[in-house]
Amino acid sequence: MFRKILNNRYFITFLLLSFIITIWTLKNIYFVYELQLSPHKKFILINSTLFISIIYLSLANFKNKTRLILFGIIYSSFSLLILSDVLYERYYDSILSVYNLSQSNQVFEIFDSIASLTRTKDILYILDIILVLILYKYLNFIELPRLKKHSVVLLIPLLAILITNTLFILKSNYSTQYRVALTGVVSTHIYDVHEYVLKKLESKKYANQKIKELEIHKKFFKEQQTKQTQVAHFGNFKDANLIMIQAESFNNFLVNLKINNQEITPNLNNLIRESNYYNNIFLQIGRGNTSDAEFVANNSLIPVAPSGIYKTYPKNNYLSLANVLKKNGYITSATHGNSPSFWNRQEAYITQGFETFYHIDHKRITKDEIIGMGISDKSIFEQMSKIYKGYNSPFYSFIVTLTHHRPFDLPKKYQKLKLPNEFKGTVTGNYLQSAFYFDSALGDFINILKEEGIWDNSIFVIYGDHYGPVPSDAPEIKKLINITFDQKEMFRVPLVIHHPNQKNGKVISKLGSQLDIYPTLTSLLGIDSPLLQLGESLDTEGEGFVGFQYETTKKSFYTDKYDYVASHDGIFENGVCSHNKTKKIVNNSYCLKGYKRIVKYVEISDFILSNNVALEIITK
Ligand code: GP9
Ligand code: MN
Repeated sequence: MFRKILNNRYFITFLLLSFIITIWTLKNIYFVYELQLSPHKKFILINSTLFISIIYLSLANFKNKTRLILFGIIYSSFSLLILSDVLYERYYDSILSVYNLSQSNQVFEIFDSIASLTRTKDILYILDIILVLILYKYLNFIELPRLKKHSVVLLIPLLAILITNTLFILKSNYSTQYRVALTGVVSTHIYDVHEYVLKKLESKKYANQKIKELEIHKKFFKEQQTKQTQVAHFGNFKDANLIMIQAESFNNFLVNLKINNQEITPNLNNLIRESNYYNNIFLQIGRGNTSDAEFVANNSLIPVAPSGIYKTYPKNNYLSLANVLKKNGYITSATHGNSPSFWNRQEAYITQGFETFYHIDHKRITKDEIIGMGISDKSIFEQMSKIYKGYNSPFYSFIVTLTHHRPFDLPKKYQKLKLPNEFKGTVTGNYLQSAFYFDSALGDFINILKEEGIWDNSIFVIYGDHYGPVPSDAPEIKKLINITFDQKEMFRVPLVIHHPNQKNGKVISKLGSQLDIYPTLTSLLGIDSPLLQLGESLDTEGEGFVGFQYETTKKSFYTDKYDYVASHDGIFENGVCSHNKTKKIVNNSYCLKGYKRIVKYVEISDFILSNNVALEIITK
């Protein structure tokens, strides 16, 4: 009897398929645990069963050898997809999306960054491929004639069940991590494709309906702008040059940090002593990381875009800082020492009003020193200072630095910081070493600007684009430099603004974000033409605020008094509201105002960006 069962081809097929399904299910569950969520095991098992059965049935009519090869390709591809999701999530706090397909050509450029996020245990995501292939090889020899005949008939309902099941369980306001925890990776991607198609179909209808909203938004932006005229020095620096540096991977904890009595950023610290230093500013990036930080600082809108603003809306009309200053007679330029096509900067800089883009292939830029992703910071600063000499009217120069980029590998000759032995070969050690390099490049740049007489006629701004270390570096950071690298420390970036002829420093602890950079500057420059700014001048009173659509659960926020951590299911009541000084959890009603504020900011940004109406709001 037992032997009979064992000889039954259907039973053996069932057994082997069950093994493969179990392995796939476990792999998905392992990922969920890595995300620190609890897996919905039943749903994941059902969807894994459907997924593996669908692959099995769709190959039923191929010859043995082809079938094995095809199965190998499909299973390995999906395993690599999980691994890519794991790595992407570690850096971008989200699962990959179809929108990322347009960025796949840039994988090689950021390969070093990705490689630095891999861990040895990640082998578990691909190790099973061998075992599964061995199991499948046995399965492959078993011919099930009836199944061959009916495979298509079975395939269609299974596919339909998988899709319906996915769409039934998942909701658009769930975080992508939560979607994986509920249904596994495959369904999460099915849902993503479904959202993509829906958005494409709806976008036209949406535009007509929402045009009515213009009037409401117009009023809001007018009120926002009125606030910035209340700054004591509104318009005091009319027609001053503006030099703005976006510093790569620059966390605020680097400021005034000392190791063995050596300052990590001595030049920035000096600058702070005679500038306005905003020490409570947070990132506001989306899927485009560096490029989104650029966008936010120059446009004061939330970067609501599935693949970052530069990839999703490079051709939109923007009422950006450069466009506004250009109208006021400024020469405008953006500088980024990589190739012009990298992250679509070529296109996005034109629409944002930068008349010239100085990049690695620009005829006035010499490739005299390449470090990591492009021209070294020292070289690019020096080359820009020479270009300024030719200007005879006020200018706005926006420079995005590159050398201090993950994985923070600096050539030996530039490793000038003397670090204790225990820092050797650590992420923290490399991070500090490369920050020190950036700081010395900055110091040289400031000296040149002073020598050339540009300094006193310029507003000089520097801010960090986003974090350098990632959460898994937190224990090492604690051990080596005794800094608690929690979410706030991770998201906090420095912002320093030096006014022309400013001699006295001022530390301003108002809570703000990269959204507030543009309004703070237009206030100093006394721009009174209508503007579109969600942020507020950081030199005004008022409740500090930063809300998030990316990087953490959507609609989480910090205010001066309360922090709100939104839940993965997107339901307001399920989030956690706490008093940020006492850390005591309070009733969610205290966080309702902030919640409404971030919901509104995201809605307005999405409306303006997806309908491309930045100019209409102002003119109509
Ligand atoms: C945008 C792209 C992404 O410039 O470089 O930013 P990163 O995460 O590499 O800093
Ligand atoms: Mn960056």
